[in-house]
Amino acid sequence: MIKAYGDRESGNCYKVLLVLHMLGIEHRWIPVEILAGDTRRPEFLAINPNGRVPLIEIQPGVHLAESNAIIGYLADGSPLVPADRLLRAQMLQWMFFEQYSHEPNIATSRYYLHYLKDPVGKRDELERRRAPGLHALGVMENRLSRVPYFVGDRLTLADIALFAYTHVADEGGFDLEPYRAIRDWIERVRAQPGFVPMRV
Ligand SMILES: N[C@@H](CCC(=O)N[C@@H](CS)C(=O)NCC(=O)O)C(=O)O
Repeated sequence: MIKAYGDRESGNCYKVLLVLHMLGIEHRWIPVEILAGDTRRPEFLAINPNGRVPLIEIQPGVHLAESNAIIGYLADGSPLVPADRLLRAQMLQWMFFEQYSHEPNIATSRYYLHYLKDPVGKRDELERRRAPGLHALGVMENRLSRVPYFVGDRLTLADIALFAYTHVADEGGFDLEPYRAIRDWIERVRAQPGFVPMRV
């Protein structure tokens, strides 16, 4: 059975949880508390030297890190990954966008404001991430005002990757009120079979 190591407050970990539930994959969730320092303990570094969650154990001694690689592995051959070559590449395009243009700005701001609670000393960092974060939301709004999901008319891993931190963007100081198409898309993702909320 797949073992999934994650912190339930982390959007990157939530992507994995969503795919496990949406595809009905039997698994064991192993809670890891980032703020308690769990990811930096020697026993965790032994299975992921990068010291980060999410991480899955596929079989004893075989681990996989990086949220988008993990969900790619879990969903391979499922309806969450288009069979068509171009659609699959477009799905990856949005997943790389998530990791390069979205997560470093929106998730990092949320980390400072929501996790650390006390962002004093992080004001410059928050300021620096604001314009690129807003830009990423603008790119998403533009896409979603044309199509219901990032790769057309069906939910794919691109939606799951982008949903994870977008639906809690307000916790990073990014108000979604002006983004009508994003808000409608959030509701469409929430209505998917197998959907589970980030927090239980
Ligand atoms: N690119 C990685 C990012 C992983 C990451 O930054 N994980 C954070 C939580 S969201 C973490 O484990 N931080 C703990 C630490 O740095 O000790 C992914 O998508 O999985």
